[in-house]
Amino acid sequence: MKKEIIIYGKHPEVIAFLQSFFKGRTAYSARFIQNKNTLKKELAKKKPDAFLVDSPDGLDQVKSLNIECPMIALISGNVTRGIRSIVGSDIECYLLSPFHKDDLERKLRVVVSGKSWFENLYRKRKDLHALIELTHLFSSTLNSREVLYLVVKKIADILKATRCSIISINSDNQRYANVVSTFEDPEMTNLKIDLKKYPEIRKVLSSKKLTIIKDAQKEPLMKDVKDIIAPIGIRSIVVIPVIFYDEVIGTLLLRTSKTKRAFTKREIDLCVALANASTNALYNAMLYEKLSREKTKLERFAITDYLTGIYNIRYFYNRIEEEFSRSARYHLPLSCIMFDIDHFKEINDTYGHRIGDIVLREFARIVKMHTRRSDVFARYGGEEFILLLPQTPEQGAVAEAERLRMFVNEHGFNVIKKKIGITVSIGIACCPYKEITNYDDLINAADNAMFIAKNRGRDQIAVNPS
Ligand code: GH3
Ligand code: MG
Ligand code: MG
Repeated sequence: MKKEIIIYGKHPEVIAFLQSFFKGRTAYSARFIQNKNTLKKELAKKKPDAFLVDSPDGLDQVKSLNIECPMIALISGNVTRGIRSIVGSDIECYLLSPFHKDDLERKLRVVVSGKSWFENLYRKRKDLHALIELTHLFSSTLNSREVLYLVVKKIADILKATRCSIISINSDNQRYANVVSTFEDPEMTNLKIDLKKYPEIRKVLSSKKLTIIKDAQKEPLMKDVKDIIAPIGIRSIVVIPVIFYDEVIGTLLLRTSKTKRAFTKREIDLCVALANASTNALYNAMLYEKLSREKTKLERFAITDYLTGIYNIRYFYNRIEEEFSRSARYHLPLSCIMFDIDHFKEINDTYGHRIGDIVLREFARIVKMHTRRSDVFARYGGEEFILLLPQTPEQGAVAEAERLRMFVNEHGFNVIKKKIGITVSIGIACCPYKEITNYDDLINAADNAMFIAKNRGRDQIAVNPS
């Protein structure tokens, strides 16, 4: 096979010498290039066996390019500048004018035979760069999700892996895991996966060691899921454990498609290094996730009534304060409905407190089910409930209250076997109204209306002022 040589430069002495050198030498195929863009395109297509360049002019122009193949510089013209240019670009092999063909012949032989060694070195340098770049990122950003995405992106980029994901393992539940970051979809976070379908991950969890599968279709470990992964075209799989204090907290899952080759040792070594470097980021991301879940739970607890699951009075006060000032500022109607279950004491006395609790829960569920999302329904205390209807005038509130009263009336409360019908007395107050100047006035007015309904015989609605 002919050795491919690219020559870049315009210096007449260098070009003339090289043209004469390569003439009739069948072992080489030489291409002369004078345009930098053409050179870039050629180098992107294929790395030559050697790259010859004139110095200082040609070499100065290509310094910014990543040539990644053995280079020989030919110095002609301004020798001092030519040497300085070589020193600045780390080229070890060069010829000084006047040139000698046997000198070039020998140097070419040396660099071409060392090409694979060169390539290896360049690859190692590239890997090192990736590691340094990521380590730098780990220390410069606090956003663990961002870091993890950069890891999968970098790996997929270097390895040309079709699929690359970081999976977090839940120590309490090893049946499911979460994909925290995936190269295929930057937006995706925390996709739950069933580990039944991932025997390769299960193996890594139990062995705490790296698992390499050269051909998923032939691998006995994969026999149960062979048919699931066949249509996706997965061929080679590498699973690397991410270990934190002797515990597998996650895995790096790399997969290539059928058409691609299997992963090489160098690629796997690099990924192991990257997985190790990502440990802290993954741990932090998992911690963050856990804390946000706890926070959401706590926030929900803080505004929820423990018995009925609807809003508690604290939340109601916050909302009525907001809605009242909005209503006052924009002259929007606002209605408040107070509910009190009739003769609830009898239910407790007849069936016991526990059944009484179930009735309260059921009552809250029915009313909640029939209210709008924008309404605020809360437990006011004991067997009293309160509903706030933003942007609703008296007429609408009365219709709504009547509907709700009927739903309660018609509902068969199973626990009390319909021996006693459950009814509710309802009081309504609305603003704007001249005597209601703050939200406390609005609540009190609704409460007074509810007492009027009680006094009129219960199971009915009263409006304040009537
Ligand atoms: P009225 O028609 O006049 O409203 O009669 P009532 O029996 O509903 O009213 P009263 O205020 O006399 O009794 C309210 C009862 O509600 C007394 C109390 O024990 C009961 N209660 C309050 N909170 C709870 C609770 O959380 N669970 C249960 N099971 N009962 C409760
Ligand atoms: Mg009461
Ligand atoms: Mg009552």
